[in-house]
Amino acid sequence: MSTAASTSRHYRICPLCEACCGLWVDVADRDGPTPRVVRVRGADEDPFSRGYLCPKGVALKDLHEDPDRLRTPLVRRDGRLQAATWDEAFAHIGQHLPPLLQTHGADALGLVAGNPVVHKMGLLLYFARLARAAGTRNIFSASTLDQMPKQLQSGLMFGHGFSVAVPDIDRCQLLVVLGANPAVSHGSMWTVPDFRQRAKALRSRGGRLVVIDPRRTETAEMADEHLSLRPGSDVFLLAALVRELFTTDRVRLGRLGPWVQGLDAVRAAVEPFTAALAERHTGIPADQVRALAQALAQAPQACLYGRIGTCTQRFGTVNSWLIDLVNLLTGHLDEPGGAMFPQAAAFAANTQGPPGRGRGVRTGRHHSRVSGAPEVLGELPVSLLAEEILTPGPGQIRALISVGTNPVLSAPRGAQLAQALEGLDFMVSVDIYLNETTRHADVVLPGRSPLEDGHYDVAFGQLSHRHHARYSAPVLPAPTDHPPEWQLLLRLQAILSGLGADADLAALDDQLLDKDLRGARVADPQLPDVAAMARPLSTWSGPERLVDLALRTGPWGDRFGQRPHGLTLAQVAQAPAGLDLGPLTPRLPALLRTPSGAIEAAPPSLVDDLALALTQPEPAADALWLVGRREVRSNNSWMHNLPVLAKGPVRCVLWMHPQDAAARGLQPGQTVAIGHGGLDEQAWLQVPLALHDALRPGVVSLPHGWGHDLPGTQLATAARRPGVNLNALMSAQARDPISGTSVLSGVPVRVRAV
Ligand SMILES: Nc1nc2c(c(=O)[nH]1)N[C@H]1C(S)=C(S)[C@@H](COP(=O)(O)OP(=O)(O)OC[C@H]3O[C@@H](n4cnc5c(=O)[nH]c(N)nc54)[C@H](O)[C@@H]3O)O[C@H]1N2
Ligand SMILES: Nc1nc2c(c(=O)[nH]1)N[C@H]1C(S)=C(S)[C@@H](COP(=O)(O)OP(=O)(O)OC[C@H]3O[C@@H](n4cnc5c(=O)[nH]c(N)nc54)[C@H](O)[C@@H]3O)O[C@H]1N2
Ligand code: SF4
Ligand SMILES: [Mo]
Repeated sequence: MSTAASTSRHYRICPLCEACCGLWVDVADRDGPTPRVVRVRGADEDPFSRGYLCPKGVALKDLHEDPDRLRTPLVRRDGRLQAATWDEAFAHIGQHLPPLLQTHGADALGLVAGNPVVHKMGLLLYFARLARAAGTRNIFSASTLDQMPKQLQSGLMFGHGFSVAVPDIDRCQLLVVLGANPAVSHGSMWTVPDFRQRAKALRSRGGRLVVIDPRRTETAEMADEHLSLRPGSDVFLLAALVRELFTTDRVRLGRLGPWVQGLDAVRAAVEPFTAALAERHTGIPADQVRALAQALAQAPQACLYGRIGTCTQRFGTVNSWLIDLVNLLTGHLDEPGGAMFPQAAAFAANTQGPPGRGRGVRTGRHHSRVSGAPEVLGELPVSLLAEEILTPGPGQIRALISVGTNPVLSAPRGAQLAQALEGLDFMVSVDIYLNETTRHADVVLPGRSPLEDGHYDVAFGQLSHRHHARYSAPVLPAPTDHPPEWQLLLRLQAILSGLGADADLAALDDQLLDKDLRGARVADPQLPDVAAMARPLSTWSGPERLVDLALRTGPWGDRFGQRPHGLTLAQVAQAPAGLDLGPLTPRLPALLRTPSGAIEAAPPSLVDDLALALTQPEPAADALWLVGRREVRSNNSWMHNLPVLAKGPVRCVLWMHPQDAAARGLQPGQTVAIGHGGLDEQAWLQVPLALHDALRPGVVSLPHGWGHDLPGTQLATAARRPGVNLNALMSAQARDPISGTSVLSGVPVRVRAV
């Protein structure tokens, strides 16, 4: 679309966080020799994000232009990573990787995927293919630093790991936010662009926003009420809420009654969790706990939403379960204005197969070799990656493929992981930077700039507060010799499958599609035959072709002509800024995929684990508890190299309550050491101190993703203000045993002057 003589405007779905805002990217001289991004702004025409954007969206320009962003492959020669051609890079992989796996077996390969993989359709769709073809049990991702508890609990209760209930914020009257800060994070496991505006609208129609968090966060500042709790104690609060609902006879299952199984077991399990016990653990007065239960039960439309603060804890999965139980027992699950299940237009895994019953979710189909952690949704805990590499014996990981992840900073005990990566026989990284993790690779395969690829939100349609279908075409042409990331992954797959480094990718992609089409037809025998489906799909290739298939066979799809006005990718792509498909609608019981066909209110593993909370010691009065912190101009570990975000005050600062500082004789601005008894003196972190009375006394806060002072990286801007790595203080073994998710919050620490 032309806005000025040489400037054109292009739609792009922002790939930088889960809000998935639609943006306009203005480009000068797009088809000339030197196209240039002029500016980025929110797309008012986008029916889903309605013009919202944040500073990170603006930084897409910086990301595109960043001179440190890799544009050519790197291959390690004579101990040094050096620029190479694509052919050289893949030939090198083809030479080294297959022999290793032939000698040591498929499990000798580890695969690890990170957060950006979910934000690029080519990576997400083709990583899944790669993982299947690799045949290794050693699959890891950032999920076990994040949302695995939520997905597992949803799987156990409703039968699918993507049947996640999200707040229907636009119709809600009481929204309780626990362990999340959507005013800054822009929402997670809940795709809700412009949370602030929607929260304001909720309040101005007479609704209430309540935030429960150890810090009076930016979200809490907007709220009607903030309850401060001790980190790690949520299980006591949540179990007490459920108990209150029973003891005050407020359980209302409504329409869902006939489908709920296990209510008596729930009642028995929460019996010991009184409001008084919750008060002792959380610090929230018992009468406020009771009042909250009552408010949730009485509000006509209400939702309790919990996120990463509730997941990265010892009782993460139990917390996530109790949250959905509160919504279920108060009659707010699957009801407008409550916690509802999105139905994605494409890739809605939970719409496949016969409605109302399914295979459900099982865990522990295999276990990690060293610590014996169970597999969960196909993955092992990423915190255990280092020991799987370092511990000799059959099944040891000797080669690794990392895709869009920086676990040296984002996972516990990065120093140990760095040492492990250094000892690998072979490592490949698909990434856009030479950073703390990829510096250990033998081959780095750079992804393209997001502006050079098309995009459809494969995962986030399943988590959106409203239904939509949006596609963004490539904003800028990619350099002709730079393959898209799906082809990088597909070529790795070809190498692992014995087809060699110069396999015919188009043929392989056709073969894989053919398999998908056959699978689609088995799941849904009414679909046209495979050839009749393949023909119209052939206008697209790669991930776009898979999106077209998913849209056509999805709940709004044209079913290849069987439903004449149904969706196709061409139709979605024609809309200037995507299509609105309306508000969320009730989906139970058809959504259920549990073997029983019921909502499993009391999954046995969770009931058993809840009982263990009773063995937790009550908190010591003088302890300091460390929590994390997200800031608008930062994103996990990888956006610290972008000038527009890096400017301004130093962000990697330890926050402490003034009272705690006074008790230790500490002054704001001074450098302090933070650590704990489990760490050598040298491993304590040194970091500047700031005082904030928004924190609960006894709680200190430090953001994660910093520590850019390691040698061998190419991150000039980030290295100027490196910060320290919070995850050096975390334990590789502290995890929620049910989901394998690391404990990253509520860790006891000590702080002293240096
Ligand atoms: N203590 C503590 N630790 C945490 C958290 C916390 O709250 N506290 N949060 C956790 C959470 S929620 C998450 S999701 C994880 C995130 O941890 P990771 O998944 O490791 O993600 P990042 O640290 O963001 O690193 C992203 C990597 O992807 C690369 N990358 C960026 N864009 C692209 C691209 O387009 N293509 C490719 N191929 N690569 C790209 C970057 O260069 C970087 O190497 O961190 C976790 N770690
Ligand atoms: N600007 C920015 N946005 C981001 C990211 C980023 O790094 N920067 N990361 C993205 C990613 S990968 C994710 S997963 C999402 C996460 O999105 P959110 O889940 O909203 O994450 P946070 O902002 O870390 O909010 C977690 C809150 O939990 C609180 N908390 C800590 N411990 C506890 C506890 O024990 N109990 C309770 N109840 N609360 C606790 C913290 O004080 C914090 O306010 O954000 C995404 N968006
Ligand atoms: S909130 Fe910011 S980073 Fe997130 S999608 Fe929107 S513009 Fe991108
Ligand atoms: Mo995350």
